[in-house]
Amino acid sequence: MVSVLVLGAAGYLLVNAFWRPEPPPMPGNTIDIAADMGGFNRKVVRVRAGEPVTVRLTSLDNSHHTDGGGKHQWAVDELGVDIIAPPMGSKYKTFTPTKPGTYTFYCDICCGGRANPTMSGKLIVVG
Ligand SMILES: [Cu+2]
Repeated sequence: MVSVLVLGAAGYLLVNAFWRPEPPPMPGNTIDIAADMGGFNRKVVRVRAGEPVTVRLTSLDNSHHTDGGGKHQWAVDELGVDIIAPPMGSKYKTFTPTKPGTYTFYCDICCGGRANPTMSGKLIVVG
């Protein structure tokens, strides 16, 4: 019983640590994505064609990182989306994808850039 409680508390702390700084809630259709030196916390993002969506990128790294200075990027070339989050901060962009398909999002700032498979993922636009 005690061990279950301890495990539960540890899990809670872990989740909390990962999400710090937690961005405030936003109105509308918002997708939160966090990035650190290990990559994105989401590898697949699904959105609907013709509907505005806000992607908010949060960098969990601080400015002491030599590689990229704690900044991370979420870019999709075909959609003209290029979000760069500051160290330990968030940045967002609202856009409306019009063409269904599978696109690649990536960060080209750290860790070998877009050649690094952990710093990219798939944006799936469903019609
Ligand atoms: Cu990055």
